[in-house]
Amino acid sequence: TNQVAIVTGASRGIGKATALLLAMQGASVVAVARSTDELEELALKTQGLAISADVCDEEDVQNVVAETLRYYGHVDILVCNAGIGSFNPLENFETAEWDQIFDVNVKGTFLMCKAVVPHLKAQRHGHIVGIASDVSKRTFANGTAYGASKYAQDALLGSLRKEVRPYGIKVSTIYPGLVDTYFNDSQPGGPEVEKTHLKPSDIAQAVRYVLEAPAHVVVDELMIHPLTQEW
Ligand code: NJP
Repeated sequence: TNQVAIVTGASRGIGKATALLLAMQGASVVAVARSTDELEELALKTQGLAISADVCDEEDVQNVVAETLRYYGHVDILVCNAGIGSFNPLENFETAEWDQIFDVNVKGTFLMCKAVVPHLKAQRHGHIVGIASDVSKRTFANGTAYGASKYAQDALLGSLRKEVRPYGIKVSTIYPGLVDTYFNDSQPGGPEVEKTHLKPSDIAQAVRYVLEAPAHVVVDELMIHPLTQEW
């Protein structure tokens, strides 16, 4: 069947790998992020749609779903992956930076789900995959903003799972450990990184796995670490 998948944060990192893999598996992929050039390039490879949007902006988000429906007529899958993080002792955090982390990680997930869920409910099927973090379930120094935002995102997805289950809609949350991406201004591909970090494609494969579960099966939660990571 022709599955339509919206993937946020698709301009690089985990989201890009996920968009490419889902397209390879035959899905029609709607790639969402703010970086227009990267999205256009990706859409050439996926043969899908590229829609620039800020997931914190409700109008942008509504437009993503409207365009998706106009182009494909329906939506089956939402991958809430867009996310940011920075790490500082609490008292050094600029309040604006705190707000930005919560805006993208929590409000962005909220707005995307709010826009998509009514359509999934109406068709009585659908699958939301959230990319949370292993720090959705453990605290660490310098992670007040990021950790709190990822706990909040996890709680949002957990509540939503219970709301939409009666409509036949699945919510799967994936909790990655360290992944070699551009996260927090990293440059991927450093020396030895294959030993210390997962690859974006490892998480893309996890997304594929939860999406491929038989109709009667839902993978609620999936935590994945590099074998070397102490956590
Ligand atoms: O990071 P990166 P990841 N509106 O920086 C987009 C979680 N995670 O792939 O808008 C729309 O390479 C941004 O696009 P752009 C993490 O919390 C990671 O690692 O063009 N999109 C880009 O495509 C996050 O939820 C690790 O700048 C926005 C993407 O997000 C997810 O993995 C560990 C946006 C970020 O790509 C993907 O992050 C972990 C906005 N306002 C969890 N703001 C890890 N890497 O180690 C950003 O536990 N984006």
